[in-house]
Amino acid sequence: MLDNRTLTEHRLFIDGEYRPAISGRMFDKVSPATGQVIARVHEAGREDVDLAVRAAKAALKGPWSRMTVAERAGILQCVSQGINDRFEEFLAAEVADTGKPSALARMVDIPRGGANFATFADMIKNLGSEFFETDTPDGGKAINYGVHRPKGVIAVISPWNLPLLLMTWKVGPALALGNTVVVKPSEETPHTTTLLGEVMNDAGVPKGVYNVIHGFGPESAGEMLTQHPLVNGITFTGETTTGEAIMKQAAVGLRDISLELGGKNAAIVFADADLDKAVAGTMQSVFANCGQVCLGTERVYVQRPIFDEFVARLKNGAETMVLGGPAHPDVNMGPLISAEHREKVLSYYELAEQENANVVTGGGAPTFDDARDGGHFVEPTIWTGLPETSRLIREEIFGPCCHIAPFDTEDEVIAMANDNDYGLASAIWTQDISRAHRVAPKIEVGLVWVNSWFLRDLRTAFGGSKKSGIGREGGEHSLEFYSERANICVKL
Ligand code: NAD
Ligand code: 6OD
Repeated sequence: MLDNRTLTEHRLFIDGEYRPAISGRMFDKVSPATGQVIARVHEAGREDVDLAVRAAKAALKGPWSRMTVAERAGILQCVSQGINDRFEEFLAAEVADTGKPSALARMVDIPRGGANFATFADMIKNLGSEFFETDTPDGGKAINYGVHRPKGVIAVISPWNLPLLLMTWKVGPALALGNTVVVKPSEETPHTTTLLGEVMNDAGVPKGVYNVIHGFGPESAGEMLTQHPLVNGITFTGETTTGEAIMKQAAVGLRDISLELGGKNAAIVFADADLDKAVAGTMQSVFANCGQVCLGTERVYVQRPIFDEFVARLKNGAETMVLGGPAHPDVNMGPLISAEHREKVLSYYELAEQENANVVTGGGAPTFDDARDGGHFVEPTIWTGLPETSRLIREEIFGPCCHIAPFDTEDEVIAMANDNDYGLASAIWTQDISRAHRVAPKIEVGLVWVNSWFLRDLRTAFGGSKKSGIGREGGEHSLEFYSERANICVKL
C-alpha cells in the first residue's frame, strides 16, 4: 500500500472547477498491474450530481449558445490540440488506470482522444440541411427546410476499457452540436476524464459545458445521473445488462438514448486467406488490450483445410506474448482491469475444463515471483472442441481468449456466426473479393471488417445490432443523435 500522501486525488469537475464531493466520501483506485492503491477518487452523491446537471443546464443559455459554428469548432480544435500538447500526461494517466501497454495507448487511445474533437469540429462546419419545395393545395408553393438545435444536457456514461477514446467519442460530437455534458467515467478509470477538465478550461470552453462526476453505477452517481429529470439525452457504452437498466431510466421523461453494448464477435478465416495476415490480425483482435475490446474476437471459425495450421500458428503467437505492466517496454499484454473481472474471466477458464474443452494453450493464471503477482493477470488462452451451444461460445467473456472451430462451407459459417444473441462486429479473412462481398452483408452485425480489424474512419456508422446496442454513432449519425431537428415550412 502506498503512503496516502503520495496518492493522486481525483475530484469532481463541475461548472469549470475541481471540487470535492459534498459528502466527503472517497473510494480507492487500484492499479491493475500491481493491485496497489494509486489514487483516491471523490464519490459524487445526489447533491453533486444535481449541481453538475444544473451547471450543464445553465450553460446551455450562456456564451456557449451564442457562439458561431466557427467559434465552437475553433474551441474544439483547441481541445484536440490541448490533448496532443499534453500527450505524455494523458498517456501516463491512461496506462496507470488501465495497466495496458504504453505502446497500445500511444498508438490508439490518446491519438483518438484528440481526433474525436478535431473530426466533429470539422464536420459541423459543413453541416447541411434538407430542403424541399412543396406544391400546396391552393396551387401555390411552400419551402421546407430543416434546422439543428442542440438536444440539451447529455449524460455520457463510459466504460473502463478505452476510457479516453470512448468518452471523447461521445463528448466530441455532443459539444460540436452545442450541447453540454455531464460525464460519469467508469469508477475504474477516472483519471483522463478528470484531466480533460483542465484542457477544456485552457481551450476556452465556457464553464458548465463539460462536467465530470465520479462514482459507481447502481444507487450511485451513474444511476443518479440517468434519473435526473434535467438530462435530455443519455449516451452509454458498456455491458448489455447495464444498457437495459439505463434504458428503463431513460423511459422516464422519454429521454433519447444511444447504447453501445457488448459483443461475441466472430472471425471467419477462409482457406484462401493470406494466412500470415489472418493470423496476425486474429492475434490482434483476440489479445489486444488483454481481450478487453468490445469489437474483439472470441469466436474464430477456420475452414477445414487450414484449421490445424491456423490453430498451431495462433498457439505459437499466444505463447510468445509478454505479460506485464505498462512500465516494461517489451510487454504486449497487460492485466485485466480488476480483481473482480479477473475472477469472472477465470470462471470461464474453469468452465472450459468442466466442459472438456481442448485447452490449446493457457487456461489459468500466471505466476511471476515479482510485483506482477499482485496484478490481475490471466494467461492468453485458446480452446477447441466445444459445441456451439457452450456458454463459452455464447457469452461475452471480455478476456484474452477464444474458441476456434472448423467449418466447411460459406452457408455453414454464416449460420454459425449469426447464431448468437450479440451482433456487434465480425472479421472476414479471404483473398476472394467476390466471396468477401457475398458473405459480409449476411453477417448480422453493425460492423464487418474484411482482411482487417479495428480500422476506423470516424465518419462511418458505428454500433451494434441485436443485444449489442441501439442506434448508431459516427459521422452524420452522431450529428443526428446529438441534435434536435426541426422543420420550418414557409408558405410562399
Ligand atoms: P459496465 O456496464 O459495467 O459499466 C459501464 C459504465 O456504466 C460505468 O461507468 C459504470 O459505473 C456505469 N454503470 C453501471 N451500472 C449503471 C447503472 N445502473 N446506471 C448508470 N450507470 C451505470 O461496463 P464496463 O465493465 O465498464 O465495460 C465493459 C463492457 O462494455 C463490455 O460488455 C464491453 O463489450 C462493453 N463495451 C462496448 C463497447 C461498444 O462500443 N459497443 C465499447 C466498449 C465496451
Ligand atoms: O472506435 C470507436 O469509435 C469505438 N467506439 C470503439 C469501441 C471499442 C470497444 O471496446
